[in-house]
Amino acid sequence: MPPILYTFRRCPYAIRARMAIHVSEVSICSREVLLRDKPDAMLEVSPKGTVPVLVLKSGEVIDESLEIMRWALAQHDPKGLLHAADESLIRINDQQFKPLLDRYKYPGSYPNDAPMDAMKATHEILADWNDRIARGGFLLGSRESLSDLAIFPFVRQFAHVDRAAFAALELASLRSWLDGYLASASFASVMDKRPIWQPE
Ligand SMILES: N[C@@H](CCC(=O)N[C@@H](CS)C(=O)NCC(=O)O)C(=O)O
Repeated sequence: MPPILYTFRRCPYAIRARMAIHVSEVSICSREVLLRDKPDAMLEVSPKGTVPVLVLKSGEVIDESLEIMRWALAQHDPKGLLHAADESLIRINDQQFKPLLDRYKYPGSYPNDAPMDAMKATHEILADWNDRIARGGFLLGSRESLSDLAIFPFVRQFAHVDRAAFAALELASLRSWLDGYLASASFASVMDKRPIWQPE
């Protein structure tokens, strides 16, 4: 029985976990869930109720996307994505960029915010990432790393909030880096539409 992954197609955390699993070529059994109706089997092993959740054959549960990425790439890392130990940009993404992105994406949930303020604040982070990519091709230099794979799904989510606004930003290097991921066979494979998992 391969490890089981509870996942939700459009969730950026789940996308990054699926990308790492895909790159690692580790076989897993994927269970697509609805966030509004999470299966009991998932909540029993991970009561915090976020996706992705990976359940290993041993019964060990990994319910943080970054740990799932590290686990998969520790099994097999054909592109050498774990070569860079620096995870500071991933921390900026998860702790600063993602909360700002939520404010920009769901302005109704933050009635005291102006959505444009959140957009401006995200833009500063995106401009730094754009400059890094302009210099080396990837976030941490000239080699793709865990940081690229962990961050691009969140840039995708930002771009989708208002495509015209994203296209108008002076972020050409970031856009072509994102487009590279969106056009990749790995991305097409992890975004395959799957039916919602039904327990037997
Ligand atoms: N820190 C977690 C965050 C995962 C997360 O927040 N996932 C969202 C979906 S994108 C979720 O499951 N939210 C719970 C819900 O919407 O009920 C991780 O990296 O895995």
